[in-house]
Amino acid sequence: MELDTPPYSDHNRTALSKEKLKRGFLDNLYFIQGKFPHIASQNDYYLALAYTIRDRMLHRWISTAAAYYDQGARTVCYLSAEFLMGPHLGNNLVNMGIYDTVAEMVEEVGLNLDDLLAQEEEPGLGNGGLGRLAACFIDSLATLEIPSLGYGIRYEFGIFDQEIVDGWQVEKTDKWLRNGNPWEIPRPEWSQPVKLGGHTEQYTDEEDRLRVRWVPEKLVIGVPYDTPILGYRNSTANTLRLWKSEAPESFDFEIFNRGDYYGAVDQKVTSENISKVLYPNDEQLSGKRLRLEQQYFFVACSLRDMLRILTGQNIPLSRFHEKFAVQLNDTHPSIAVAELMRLLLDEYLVPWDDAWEITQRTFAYTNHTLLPEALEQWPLPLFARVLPRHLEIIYEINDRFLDEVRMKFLGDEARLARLSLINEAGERYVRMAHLACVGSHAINGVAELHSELLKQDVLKDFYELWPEKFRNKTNGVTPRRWMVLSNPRLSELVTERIGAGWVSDLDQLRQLEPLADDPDFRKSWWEIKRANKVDFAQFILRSTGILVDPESMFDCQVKRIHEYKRQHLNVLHIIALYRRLKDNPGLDIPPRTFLFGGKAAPGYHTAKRMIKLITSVGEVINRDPDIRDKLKVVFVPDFNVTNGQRIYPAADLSEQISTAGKEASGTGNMKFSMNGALTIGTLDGANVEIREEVGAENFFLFGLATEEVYALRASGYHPMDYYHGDPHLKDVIDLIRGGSFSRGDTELFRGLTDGLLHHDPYMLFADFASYVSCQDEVSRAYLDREHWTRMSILNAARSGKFSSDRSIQQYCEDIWHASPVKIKLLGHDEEPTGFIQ
Ligand code: 26Q
Repeated sequence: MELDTPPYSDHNRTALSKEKLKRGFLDNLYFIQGKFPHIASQNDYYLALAYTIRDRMLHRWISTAAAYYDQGARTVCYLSAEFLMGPHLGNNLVNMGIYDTVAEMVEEVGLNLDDLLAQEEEPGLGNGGLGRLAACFIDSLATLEIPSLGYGIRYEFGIFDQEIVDGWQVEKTDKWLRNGNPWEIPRPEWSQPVKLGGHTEQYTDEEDRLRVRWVPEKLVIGVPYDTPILGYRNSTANTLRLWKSEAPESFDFEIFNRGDYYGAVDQKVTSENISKVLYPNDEQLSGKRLRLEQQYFFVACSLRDMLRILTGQNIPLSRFHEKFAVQLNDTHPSIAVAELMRLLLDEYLVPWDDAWEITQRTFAYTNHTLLPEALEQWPLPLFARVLPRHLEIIYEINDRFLDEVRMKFLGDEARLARLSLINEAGERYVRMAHLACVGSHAINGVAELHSELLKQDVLKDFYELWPEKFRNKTNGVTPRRWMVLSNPRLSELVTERIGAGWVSDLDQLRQLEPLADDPDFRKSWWEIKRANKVDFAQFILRSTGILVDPESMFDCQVKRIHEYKRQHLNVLHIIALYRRLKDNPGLDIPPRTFLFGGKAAPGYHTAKRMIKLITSVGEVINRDPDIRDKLKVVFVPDFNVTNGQRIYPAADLSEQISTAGKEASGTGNMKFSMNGALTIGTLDGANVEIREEVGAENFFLFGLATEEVYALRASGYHPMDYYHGDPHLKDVIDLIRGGSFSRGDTELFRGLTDGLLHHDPYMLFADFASYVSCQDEVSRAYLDREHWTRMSILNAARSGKFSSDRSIQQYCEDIWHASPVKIKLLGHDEEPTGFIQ
């Protein structure tokens, strides 16, 4: 039978006209949700709309897969344990160029697009910066038309939802899959088996070769779930492939026959545990067996998937590294180095030297941390229990590697110990960063300063060995989500003045520079910021019950809660200002609203107490009649992508105040700046480059530089001297210690204040005076509205460098050697050929 398909271009499920979208929407409500308008909930409408958009995406997805298959295109594989995607619907509407059409269509059927967008539960499959970077990167890869796959884990529970109860953080499980996920398609036919535990055996095969067999303790199955990732206004739809762990079909066979029903179910539960939950620690190690199993699980599935694709395209194994460029997002996937070696050696019988060359040419490693305590290491006994064969391979890699080192640095035993893949000082550990460095051809930091510090400090020995491997790739963020979608007012104004080209070529924002001198433009700019603040103030009222004044300066610090990020330095300034206002009620300063947001790792007690400090100070200040609403302190609960989209557009001031030399890059700093917030910051991470771009006169700099931090530490840092030497600082600390913010309880914050007085590892006291005087400068600047607005415009105008499109372009040129493949949408007489990637 001939199937008479109408051309895709005016098909109900692929066309982009308002009428066809409406048709598809009502069809999907009926045929997928099984509802009709009278009984449909907002969530039914959201899902019907999501499926309507997904239909259009599938058209692009199939065309893209077919083109990549036909061309055997070189493919970038981004391996990341985290992808902090944020809601898909709005982003897909933007990238497909149908946001306004859909808003109108939805209006015509009596609904509101914002209400439907609000229904989507965000996939919070990441902790913070590193996971969100992965999401920005796959957006840019699709926008730049680079064949690519994101590989990760489909956690059933993402990062916990944060509630604030009595000023403390309370964690709630994130049940993001509760109402189903319309954006993913399971591909059980491409499932992969993964071995875990057990032991190894040597044997001689039929052809008399000596081989190693891994006899695992258990087997789990990885099932891929694919989500299409659209490029901005092109026809590319790449894939995010996340693995869910399941029990093998035969899981219960033997045990079941023995009549052990509970034992069988137990095994099933254990298998499914692997992708159950995201570990909510960032920069803090957990050392848990399950975490190692997660890492190996998704890496093993992903590499086997690449082999499947390679075979499907008839490409010989020896060209693996030509087909794939595999990026390791931190050390979390670095077991891939040993796993690819194992596959090549044990399963494909490739000789060691050839296998090693393929491996090294395949991988590249991005480091995201400067905190030595955050470098991943696995206790050797644990590693041996989970991955016995990999440990043998790592020993062999290490022996050969150390031979190379010995040759280059004759007699330098100390260096060998420092470089070894095994940490043998005391308890033995496998050093994952070393495995990543040895197994990769390129190693990069995520901001210029960070990349320099890696060479001088964290990875110094590797730099001395292989200087040619080291690169810098300064982070970036996608302007599609972080401007177009989240700040439509500003985006419209910009497009009105300079055209729409900036969205995929952010340097074009430079054309705004002359407009900073135009009073009318400044007025529009100010009014947009003001409107965004009104929206956000309403959100604050709803979520916290606190009323804030949109006329006040919105001073924002949103990021994970960490001592090195120094949210408590911000608090010390707030208390200092509060004291000054109490002493001098006539003080001429602009009213300020201090906004905080961020999650603390559940086991990080100091971070949790920092949250309590913020909320406690807020409680006192917010209801003090003497302050007459000049200061407000708000902790916005549950900082995530969705809330970020509300905050960045409403911010006047961006707090980037980490101790110099501690923040690898930061990416929130970029989101603020492109939305016209001014930065108060240290010379840390990408702040350095933001200041370079926007100009020192448009940036509020304070604090010690990295070298000064090192020098001060080396000369002996005594925080107590600062306490005794600075009456303002002493006053602030004494207020906290004396119980002014804890209803007289002098114990509540004792750990925090004692920690600062006696240790202060992040040197808050050393930077306090400089920070406070810089904040005074901020206050003065804000009083001059015209000048402030000028600086704000120039910040946005000069933020082009911080588009993730620029970062990805540089990765493509310098590390991946990948180039664009243009996608032509298939018409109905052009069926996709062959196998789909
Ligand atoms: C490791 C082992 C066990 C459990 C969890 C982890 C883990 C998970 C997440 C360790 C670290 C992370 C996340 C780190 C992170 O987000 N780093 C940030 O990366 C950003 C993107 O490059 C930078 O901008 C930030 O400066 C950096 O802190």
